[in-house]
Amino acid sequence: MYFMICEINFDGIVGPSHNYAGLSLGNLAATKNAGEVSYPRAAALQGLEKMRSNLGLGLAQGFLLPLPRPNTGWLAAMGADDTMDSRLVAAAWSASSMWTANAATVSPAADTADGRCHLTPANLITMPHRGMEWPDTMHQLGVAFADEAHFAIHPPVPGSFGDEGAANHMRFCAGHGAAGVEVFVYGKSGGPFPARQHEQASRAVARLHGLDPARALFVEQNPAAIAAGAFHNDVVAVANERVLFTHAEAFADQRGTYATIRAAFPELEVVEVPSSAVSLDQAIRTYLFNAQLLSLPDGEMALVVPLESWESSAVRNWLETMLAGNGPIRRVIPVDVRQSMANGGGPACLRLRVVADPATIDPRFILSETKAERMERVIAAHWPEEIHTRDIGDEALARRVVSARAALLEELDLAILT
Ligand code: SUG
Repeated sequence: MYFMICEINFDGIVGPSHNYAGLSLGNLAATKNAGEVSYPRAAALQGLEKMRSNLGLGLAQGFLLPLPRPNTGWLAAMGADDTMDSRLVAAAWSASSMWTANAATVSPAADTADGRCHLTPANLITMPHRGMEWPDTMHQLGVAFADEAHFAIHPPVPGSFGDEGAANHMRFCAGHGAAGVEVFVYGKSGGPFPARQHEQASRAVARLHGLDPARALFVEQNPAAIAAGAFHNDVVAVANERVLFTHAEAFADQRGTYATIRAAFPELEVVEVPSSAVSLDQAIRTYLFNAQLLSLPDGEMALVVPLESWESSAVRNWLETMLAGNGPIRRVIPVDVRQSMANGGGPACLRLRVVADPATIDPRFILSETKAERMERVIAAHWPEEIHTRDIGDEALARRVVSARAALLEELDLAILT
């Protein structure tokens, strides 16, 4: 058999109930935009365009489908229904599974004791609207990565410890197929906003995945970054192969973190953005670090950034200076994911990285240009154009949301996810 191990980004398709209910304390974009009108169709098309752009770069691209919403089972378990407390109803309607960086933590086969790729769905317990995602996520991962010779899927870690998945996980390696050093970033509670990733959850995932303890590192996120609105590490840092692209205030002990990683992975190359060039607040407002740092087929690295960062003069200046220099990141590709950004989700939040041979994955979850066109047609025909928060809970809208998702599942031959 011919194996071609590569990184595949699985983007979350933005679901038809996408709305701005302001459910995530500590996520400044989401709370600022609470009550705004959302545009689910435009949101899903923006996400699709981003995937197509990456596909056009010659990269493997996968996707995960929106979870069933409104989540009537969850409301029933709460003894509630669509007419009750609006926060509960809004939680059941959230399209938050689009941010697949929080779907699971993934350890590629090269890093694990049994030579399989391990996935642990995140329990996401800190936020009620997110804590309900994992059962359906786990089911979907089970379909996409059903081949047990190559994949192991664990249940989430116990709900005593919050886990937010790959958004707090970085991997360093010489090439995606080579053995890596995995870095888990956790937060400590005590600040004004919740620290969503618990150290014990990270340690459990590393053990369950069978990582070599010498190649699994645990570092603390800077409490000041969480307090400033970086509710996940991927809002202030991103890694790819030998490169760490990071804000200077991402970690509790910035120099110590570099030294710890370097001790396990001497090839580490740090691209640090100093606070004098881009302040922590600017980094969080523009989501410069919530970028996809990608290895292109020609070996160069590209940074897929949200338009918001390209439009900020401070960030753009820094990026242009970086490109003019001799650093490892050779291209910057701005993308429009504004609908997701307004809920605090940039290009990196929208994708889950899986290093594997695409031939071992259920082909229904792999994107091609013709499939993208088919998906575009379904989204354009069925996704609501706009949702006002006062309409959350509306019966007719609920039916529309359910049938829109069903139409996409049918188009993709994935009715099994119903
Ligand atoms: O969990 N927003 C998400 C954004 C997740 C971003 N993911 C990463 N950084 N990887 C969150 O805060 C807002 C939904 C609302 O308020 O309705 C929301 O859930």
